[in-house]
Amino acid sequence: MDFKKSVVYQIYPKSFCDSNGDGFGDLKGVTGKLDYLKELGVDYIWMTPFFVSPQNDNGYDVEDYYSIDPRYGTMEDFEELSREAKKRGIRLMLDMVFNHTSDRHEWFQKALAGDPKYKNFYIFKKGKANGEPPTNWESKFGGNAWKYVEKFDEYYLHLFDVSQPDLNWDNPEVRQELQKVIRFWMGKGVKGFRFDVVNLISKDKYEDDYEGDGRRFYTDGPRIHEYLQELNAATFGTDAEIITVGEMSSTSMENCYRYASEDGKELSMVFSFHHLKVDFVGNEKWVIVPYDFQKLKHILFDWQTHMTEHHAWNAVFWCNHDQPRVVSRFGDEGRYWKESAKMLGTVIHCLRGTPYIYQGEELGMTNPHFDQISQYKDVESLNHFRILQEKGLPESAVYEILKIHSRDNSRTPMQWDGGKYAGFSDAEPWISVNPNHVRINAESEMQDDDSIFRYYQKLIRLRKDYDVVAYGDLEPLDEKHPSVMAYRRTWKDQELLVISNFYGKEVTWDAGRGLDGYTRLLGNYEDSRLSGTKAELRPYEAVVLYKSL
Ligand code: TEU
Repeated sequence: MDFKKSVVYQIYPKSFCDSNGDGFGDLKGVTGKLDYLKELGVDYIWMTPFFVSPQNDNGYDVEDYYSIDPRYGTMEDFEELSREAKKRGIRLMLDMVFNHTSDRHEWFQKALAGDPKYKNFYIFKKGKANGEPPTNWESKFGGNAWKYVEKFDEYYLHLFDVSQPDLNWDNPEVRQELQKVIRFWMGKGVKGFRFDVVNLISKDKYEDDYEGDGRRFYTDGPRIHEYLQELNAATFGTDAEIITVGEMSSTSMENCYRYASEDGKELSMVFSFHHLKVDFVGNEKWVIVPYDFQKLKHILFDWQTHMTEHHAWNAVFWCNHDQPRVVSRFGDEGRYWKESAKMLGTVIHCLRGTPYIYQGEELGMTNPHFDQISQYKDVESLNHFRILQEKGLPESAVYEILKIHSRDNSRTPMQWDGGKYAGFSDAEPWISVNPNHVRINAESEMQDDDSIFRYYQKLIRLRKDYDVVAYGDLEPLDEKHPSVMAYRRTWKDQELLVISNFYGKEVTWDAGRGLDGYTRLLGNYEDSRLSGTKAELRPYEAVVLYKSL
């Protein structure tokens, strides 16, 4: 399957569908919803980790890469899911968390028991003479990134939670063990892999960072390309049908040219996150600032044009299980909920790159606005609830920040119907259902021709029907316009214009070219108001125009 013509749907199994009434989503739940995904029209499903795990970070803390966590089901359930998906022309993409394991992983347990072979699977270092940890690096989830182990009088590195020790990729035995994991899942017919924070695996120097939180010493590190090429050659590179995506934390574009080069030596594509920091202050996300629209456009366009020039491929997306809901973030979840959700979908799906849809995005699911700490489950949110108060913020201000930035915003149960638990489960879910499921749910949207769901179907279809959507080059139009994002795509004799109003105010936009010769392929209003070179755009209006040259 050509990944440039494909669309990937991300499933967070814990929150997707619960088949056995324990309040916790599972693999059988996913199998039961394959017809829904087939109807939507997606080609791949990426599932976040369902391997055996203590679930401190919802499965990103893997205890055993070869077994399914009983909470999610059994290997038979996985095989059934894989067979049923295949019947529907849907392929599975698994999530490989290789930067770290759980501290409950057998390797780490042996390391802690003092076995030197396994100690060398992780990164243990002596502290400073003054009793401080080896470096001042910060964990991504808050606090210092080193944990003291008294028995050895040494610290181990954990860039994420203390229960997620980083693996030592400089040890060839570690790399070989991880290759085995990929080969095992390839043997099960898996045709896609997502690699979690994979650009952090090659650590550079272990030094204090006086300019930042330490990331410059391990991001896109010195041996990263070598390690990816080795993994590729030893595993998935032998099967041309397999597609891969690397999650690249704080990466640079120059490195992404190589990670996602079309020569296929490393990965098929990359997730980069710069466009999702436009409502941060620098790298600081625990703040409330309006998002910077100019910056958003600039970053997206920059990646689009430069990755094309360097023959590299993007994954394009707004949402995942770590990000707040996009309609709440860059749209208007109130008055223009439907218009803005469709507009944001249009922008992503008409870009050059493989689009990813995160479960519920196709319904326009919103942030839940939790205002009780008991409603928050994510380790990062719980840590920052404490850290921000220690820094002096009143509790009420901390809630306002969590309502905007918590990763739990995207983790509430999938809204299947208007019933008690949104059709997700018969029992009380592990995390609260968003009360707006009575209005926003799959059942009602599937009965409505004008719904966000029906619109996403059309967006997916566009990529299949028009080569220009999949392969075309991109040229930004009127880049500095204060409220419109517009671009032109061209491929052979096909041309596409994509025009979107990001605000709730009407605006007249001048395309600088006659719009008469174009056919309207799609829009989020019943018609489009075009005359001469001008497009009159209503609140959050998006329109896709096409011309065959
Ligand atoms: O996330 C990597 C990551 O760095 C972030 O997106 C993270 O959520 C953010 O820095 C917090 O502000 C990946 C996974 O997607 C995430 O769910 C895991 O928690 C993390 O790696 C560790 O495995």
